[in-house]
Amino acid sequence: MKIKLEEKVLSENDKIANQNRDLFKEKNLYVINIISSPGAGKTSILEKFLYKLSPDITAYVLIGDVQTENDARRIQDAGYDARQIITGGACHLNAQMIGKNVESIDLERLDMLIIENVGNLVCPAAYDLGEDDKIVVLSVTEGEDKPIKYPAIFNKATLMLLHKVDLLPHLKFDKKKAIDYALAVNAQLKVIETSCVTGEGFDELFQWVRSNINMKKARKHKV
Ligand SMILES: Nc1nc2c(ncn2[C@@H]2O[C@H](COP(=O)(O)OP(=O)(O)OP(=O)(O)O)[C@@H](O)[C@H]2O)c(=O)[nH]1
Ligand SMILES: [Mg+2]
Repeated sequence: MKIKLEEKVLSENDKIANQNRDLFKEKNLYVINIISSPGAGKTSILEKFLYKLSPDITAYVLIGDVQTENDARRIQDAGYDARQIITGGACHLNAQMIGKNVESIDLERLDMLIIENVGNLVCPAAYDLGEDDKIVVLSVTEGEDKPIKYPAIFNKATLMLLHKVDLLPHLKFDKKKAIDYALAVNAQLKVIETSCVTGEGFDELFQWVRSNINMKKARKHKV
């Protein structure tokens, strides 16, 4: 009975996610969904990344958290467009929350929509939001075995940011093992090592995003 209900919820979510995807395609908008465990560094990455994007690329950030507007405020204080979605208990964002929130955003003027999901490696993997790419952030403070403990999100992601690498000299974290585990789960996964402290990896991340935006625009013009 529980499984039946869960299947129904997920198939309803998929239907709305496809509507979101059609809308994003029509508006020529590249959309990413950033997922990690709590505190891995999603908002910090965005603060640094948005600085790199602007003014060439116009982005809007939607941020999911169980409580508080702290993260949206951090992005707004840095001078960028952001809106908080408070789930009030849910451990993930769903497609309906995204669809409802984008109704009042002028998507025409944007190149990119960035979604920071609720800090959790399990539930967000099951909920398609209509995004083009899922990005998983694995911080080196979390242990190298996370990709094999929580394979679903590493399997569905296109890009893994191995984050906080500035801390590596102070930890026993085995970087090669972490990357090998992630690639064992998803051989296609691209990996970029990042640090908000040293700035490592942000040029490569920017190039990766820019080429995806360009590819999406080119695909639209072909249709
Ligand atoms: N050493 C180091 N610390 C970092 C780095 N990036 C983020 N942090 C720290 O990690 C902590 C959590 O960062 P957040 O950006 O709030 O993480 P988050 O994933 O958005 O957290 P939630 O939204 O609560 O899940 C903060 O204390 C940051 O200063 C990094 O590259 N290196
Ligand atoms: Mg955050």
